[in-house]
Amino acid sequence: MLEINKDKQDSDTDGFFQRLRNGLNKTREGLLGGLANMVSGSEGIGDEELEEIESRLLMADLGIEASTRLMQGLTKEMKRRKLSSYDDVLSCLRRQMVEILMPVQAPIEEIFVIKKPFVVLVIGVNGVGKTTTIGKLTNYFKGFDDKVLLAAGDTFRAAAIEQLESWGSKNEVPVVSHQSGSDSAAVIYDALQSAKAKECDVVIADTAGRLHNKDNLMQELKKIRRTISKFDDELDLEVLLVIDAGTGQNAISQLRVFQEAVGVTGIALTKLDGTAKGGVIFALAETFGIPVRFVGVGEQIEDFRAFHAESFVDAMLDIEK
Ligand SMILES: Nc1nc2c(ncn2[C@@H]2O[C@H](COP(=O)(O)OP(=O)(O)O)[C@@H](O)[C@H]2O)c(=O)[nH]1
Ligand SMILES: [Mg+2]
Repeated sequence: MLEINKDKQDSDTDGFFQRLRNGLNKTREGLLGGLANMVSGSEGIGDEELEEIESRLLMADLGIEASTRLMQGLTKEMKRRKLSSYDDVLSCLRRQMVEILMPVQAPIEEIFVIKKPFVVLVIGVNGVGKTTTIGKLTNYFKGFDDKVLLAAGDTFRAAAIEQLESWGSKNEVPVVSHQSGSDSAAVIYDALQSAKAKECDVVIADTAGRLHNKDNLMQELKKIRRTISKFDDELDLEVLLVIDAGTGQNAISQLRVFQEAVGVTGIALTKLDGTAKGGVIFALAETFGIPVRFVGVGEQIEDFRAFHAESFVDAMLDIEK
């Protein structure tokens, strides 16, 4: 294997890199499984190997644009020098992949917040991991000593409110909630007031993923946005779209719909564990260029990290051992 980023492993004190690597096992298997044999058994890389690589990129849900870009990179490199080993192919892919993902690496803590509280509105379709991500994100902000308050904006079901309250008590932060069935925008308005009074640094607002229909959901989200601006139009707002990596190419249409309705400023990509479709991150980056703030690889609080392009690619390709 290649010897890239050795120091990253040394600093992987809590083992997240290893968890990310394990989480991406299926994606990697689809991309690279058996490829080493195929490549080393031939006279360097030829058309047949290239075709195989391309179909694997597509299978891993990288999408046509990102796959084409990677293939062009490989072909260009082949014109320059012979790619004769598996490691040659891997290092060429790695370089190109990092190039695609680097522009969407932009950690949330680097957002320059002018006026507190910083508001993170968490949106996405049902079951993608919004509430869980809020639990993890609360812990993340607490790591910066930020005072966090949660808003139970998913008023659609009582269980959703209880779930957020449980994450609130786990993280020892206050949760503002109303009864189920009440107006989501009103809960968030209350939460902002409360956060202002308590001088909180961050308000994270949960939202419903399913109302009676899609239009209904988008109307509600628009209303929430208006309410936040009405409360104070100078607040910095992160509209964080949570996407389940297992949705594959469907992620593209989800992002498009939410983007058109409310504007998306960041993405959290969850459930990278156990899916072979982890390559969708390249499709999202190539198509939209919206920052990927976080990646999630499990249900626990520690299965979550700020997105880092190089570590992600290394974990996916299993480079650095
Ligand atoms: N394997 C895995 N499960 C996750 C991840 N994030 C969330 N989940 C699970 O997905 C399910 C739905 O999560 P939830 O946060 O309730 O989704 P929401 O409907 O969008 O709020 C729960 O069982 C979570 O434990 C992840 O990164 N990996
Ligand atoms: Mg939820």
